[in-house]
Amino acid sequence: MGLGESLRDAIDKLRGKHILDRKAIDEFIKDIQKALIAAGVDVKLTFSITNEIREKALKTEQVEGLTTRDILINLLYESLVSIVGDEYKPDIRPKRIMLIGLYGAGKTTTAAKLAYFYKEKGLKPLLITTDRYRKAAYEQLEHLAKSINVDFFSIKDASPEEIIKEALKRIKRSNVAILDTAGRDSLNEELIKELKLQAELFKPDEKILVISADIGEVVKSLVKAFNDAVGIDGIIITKMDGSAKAGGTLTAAKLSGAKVMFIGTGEKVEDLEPFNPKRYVGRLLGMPDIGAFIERVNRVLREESEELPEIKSNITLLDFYKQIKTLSKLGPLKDIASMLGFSSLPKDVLENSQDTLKKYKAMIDSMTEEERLNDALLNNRSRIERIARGSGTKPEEVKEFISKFREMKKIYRQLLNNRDLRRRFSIGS
Ligand SMILES: Nc1nc2c(ncn2[C@@H]2O[C@H](COP(=O)(O)OP(=O)(O)OP(=O)(O)O)[C@@H](O)[C@H]2O)c(=O)[nH]1
Ligand SMILES: [Mg+2]
Repeated sequence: MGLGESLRDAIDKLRGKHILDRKAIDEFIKDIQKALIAAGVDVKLTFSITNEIREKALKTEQVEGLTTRDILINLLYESLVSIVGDEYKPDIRPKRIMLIGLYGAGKTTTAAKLAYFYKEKGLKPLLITTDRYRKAAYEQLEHLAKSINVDFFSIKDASPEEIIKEALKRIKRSNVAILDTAGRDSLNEELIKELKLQAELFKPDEKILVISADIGEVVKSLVKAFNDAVGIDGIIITKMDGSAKAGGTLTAAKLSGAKVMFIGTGEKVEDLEPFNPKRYVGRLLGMPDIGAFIERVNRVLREESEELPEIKSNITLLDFYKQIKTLSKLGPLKDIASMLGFSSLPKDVLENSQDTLKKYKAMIDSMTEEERLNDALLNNRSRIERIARGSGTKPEEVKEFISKFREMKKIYRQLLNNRDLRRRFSIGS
């Protein structure tokens, strides 16, 4: 069972538990420890983060509208993000990349994937191989280059030095030149000599060590050995899709100090992505959008900070109107609202089209000042009918609007009551 699966199992077991009692927390922590250790995550690291989650969880008061599950997922998510490494933002510009690594690590496949990645960004890749050891290495890369329609250069039966010298004449300033080198069973003297010589000639901007996700903790000694021998700028971890050890390899890579640049997530050329810890952990936990969601919320809230009504437990209809305008910019909020603990909320509360917003505005415009400040007045039939007439809507629509407003009030109260959310959304108390 992969790490994601066992973490999701642990989370699933929490379903329906509303109370954050010690027993629920302890069980969850045990499950997480088992899952992380089975994935090869360093035992000390595992205990240090799970103990931290337990302590924080025990300190968190029970919050209305948030379940045990919501709180533990938040804590787990943040801990995992902190241990798997940092986000990598590749430089999108012409450059020279040299890929190195042991046999079968995925160098050749990754060379083609990188070419595809940079091509998609509008650059012109050139794929080069100096591998004389792997049978049909030339054909393998040539074939991959053709399949993604990028340039390829090599010379059969020539030495790596000859190939690089000839390649240098062909590399244009606009190229992202990607050099695929030969591997060995281990980093021996011969390979070190060969790689040093090639690096001197090729002058790569980026020397990248390609490793397979299934090597686990060995990544630490491998990174050190390659770095001492030839110097590396970062690593690419391949086969993240197929390895139960992927989580352990990632956390060990972080401990080794290596920068994880990309991860390979499949055999196809498009299965490569710049490493993003939030996206990775979100996917592991079965919530691919959680990281992006939090970023988006923060961004929108920043942008809208002047327009934002003051957060107070007694919001008025005018506040509500401003608030839904802001929230509607966040995109599909309905799933995420439930993820954040607003599970009792009707799904459509946050789905407001521009048309609906216009209607709401018209309704609010048709209200008296008194009504806007005190929605209790709006239980009155004749008031509802007057507002409907004034705004060109039906009384049922006005009623619906009012009931949505009341749901929204609940969200406000939940937000106000939840310290963690308040901190995340940078909302003052
Ligand atoms: N599932 C999966 N398979 C991958 C990934 N990357 C590479 N592979 C597979 O791993 C195998 C070895 O990949 P290569 O790219 O030939 O590895 P290499 O490092 O060039 O190998 P040598 O040239 O022999 O040293 C191939 O079957 C690839 O399809 C990945 O991210 N996911
Ligand atoms: Mg190869």
